[in-house]
Amino acid sequence: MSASGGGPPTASGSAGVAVADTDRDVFIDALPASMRIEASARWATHGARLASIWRRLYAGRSDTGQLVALLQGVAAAAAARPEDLRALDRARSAAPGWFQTQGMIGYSTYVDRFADDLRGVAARVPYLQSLGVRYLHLLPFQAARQGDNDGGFAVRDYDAVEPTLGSAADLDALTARLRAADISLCADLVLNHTADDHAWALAARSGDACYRAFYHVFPDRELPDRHARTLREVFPLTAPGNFTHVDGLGWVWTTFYPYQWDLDWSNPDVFCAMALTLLRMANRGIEILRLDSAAYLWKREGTDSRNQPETHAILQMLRALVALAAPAVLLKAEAIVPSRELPPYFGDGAAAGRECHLAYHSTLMAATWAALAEQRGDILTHVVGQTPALPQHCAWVNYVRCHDDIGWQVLATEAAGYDPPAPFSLARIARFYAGEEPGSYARGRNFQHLSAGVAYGSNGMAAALAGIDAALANADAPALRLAERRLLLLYGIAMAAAGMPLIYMGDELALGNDVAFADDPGHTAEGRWLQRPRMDWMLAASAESETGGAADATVASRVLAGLRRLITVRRATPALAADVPMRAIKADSRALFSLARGDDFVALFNLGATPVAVPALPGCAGRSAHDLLADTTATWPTTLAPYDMRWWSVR
Ligand code: OTU
Repeated sequence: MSASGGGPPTASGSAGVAVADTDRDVFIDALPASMRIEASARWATHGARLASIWRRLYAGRSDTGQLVALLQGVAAAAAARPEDLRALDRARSAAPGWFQTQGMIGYSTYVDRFADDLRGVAARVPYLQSLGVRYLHLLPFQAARQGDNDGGFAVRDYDAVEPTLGSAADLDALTARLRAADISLCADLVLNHTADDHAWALAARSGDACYRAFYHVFPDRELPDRHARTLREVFPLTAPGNFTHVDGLGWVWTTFYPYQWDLDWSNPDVFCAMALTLLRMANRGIEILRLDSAAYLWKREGTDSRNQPETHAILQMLRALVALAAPAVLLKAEAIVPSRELPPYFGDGAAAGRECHLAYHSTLMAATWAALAEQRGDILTHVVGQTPALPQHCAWVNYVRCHDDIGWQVLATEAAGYDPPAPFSLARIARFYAGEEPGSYARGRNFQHLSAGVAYGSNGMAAALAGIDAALANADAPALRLAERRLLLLYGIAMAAAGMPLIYMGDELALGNDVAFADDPGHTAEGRWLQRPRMDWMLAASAESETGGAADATVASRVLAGLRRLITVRRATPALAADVPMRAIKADSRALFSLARGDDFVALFNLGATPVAVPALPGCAGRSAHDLLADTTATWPTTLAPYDMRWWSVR
């Protein structure tokens, strides 16, 4: 049952509970002798922490035996880790900033939409290499629920590959292939919920009390109604409410779809089961775990049950056990929450740098789209100004689009206005991207509802939102050139900002909306399939064979060439490594956004539809610079065409 009442314990600090030496002994004794020296060193930093957080979080709910079983399980996972991955552990422990280089470019895609199955993905590794990709996020490929499964986010078996996508052997072959190509595989670990046909859920249904306690199950509506007063809805239209009645069981907490049952992380058995699941995935060669819906793990009455301190405690324990048993592995928080709630996912206070290595900068992403619609670079100046420097060996994930909607609510605070007060209307921005505002070039659609002036989210591929689909439909060449520039501008921002940039499949070819998605009976009701098209390999081949600048070049080849240019320049620019701090430079024109990295990189982006004259190098008057994208010497005054950008190396 969910925790409620009482003050939240803090996730950090070492208050109170003494950690017995026996915790260490339990862990070390369970390891083969050859591993003990290395493990002792890791224990000193991470093991004691894990045990002390555990004791604080699960005080009163667990006995010593459970912690012993967990530590033995972690030791068994460490011992079972294949030798090649252990070598990776050693290499990365010696260079913990390995993922922060400016050469880390990510790519995110569904397996089936990209290449039918895991073998197909392996065959496309050369394509990924040609883009400079160094980490590949494959959306859920674990055995999914039969029937509707939220694009795989309703997992039936964490340890099995979805049969339609391949076998365990295919996954092993893929991870080996990717590692040989210096590409890290990132996979989802859906932490918040399982499918309702997961073995645990089936056991709960059939009356097993132990597994019923894996979920939040209520006999009647009393507690659900109390929680509901302060909960929000993630899918208000397609999955209203947060609880689902299950015959013979009662009311089950279902934050997302009714068939996605929220796990009860206040039950230490759930922690143990999921923690060991994580380590098994790590031992399969998955190098980055995308912790899906990380914000929702702990429920507290009177709150929206997001971002609770206990959620951070749980993530810190997961981090500690990764550090003990699979230190090469990175944890990436998927928390689509307001900007002030994001930095804690890296750990704060005494726990700084001890939670996730990575987190999506969902606010910067949404702000980029807002800035484009409003033609206001100052929105980005503000968001970057509010983005704190991160603890060592932590990085943002910067992106333009993903498989989900662009959720506008993460910008609610920013939209309400700041200093100087200049609010913006999220509802208007949503209408803009749905093509419902005068002068809109966008061909997106609203996600869920847009009622009483409240914006929810926007669907659509980046190319469609940036105007490419409309320009192609109207055979309007000048509009097409502007739209291409917008798409590259968005990627120019994501690639210049501090963090690891992620390309969403198809954006490199300006792939448009999948307007036929509703013809698939399984997808009709889910608008997010608009941005989940199939990869167009014919287009990829033709874009490759054309030269970007040629008169007969297509939009795909021009966008591909433009994106490659950004990647190539980024790779050659040390100031763009993830750990070089970023700062925004206040620009004279409201349409401009100026971003500096370190002391020798400045970028300028024109979010507006009119040219802007720039009298001098922003923030560095008197210094000279090289125009990195054009590879020319920069001169001033200069004019930024509509939606144009510059990346300068300052001397
Ligand atoms: C995540 O999403 C996934 O990215 C979605 O594809 C899944 O449907 C969902 O979890 C459930 O597994 O808020 O932090 O469009 O941004 O559902 C978790 C809304 C999430 C998504 C939201 C999201």
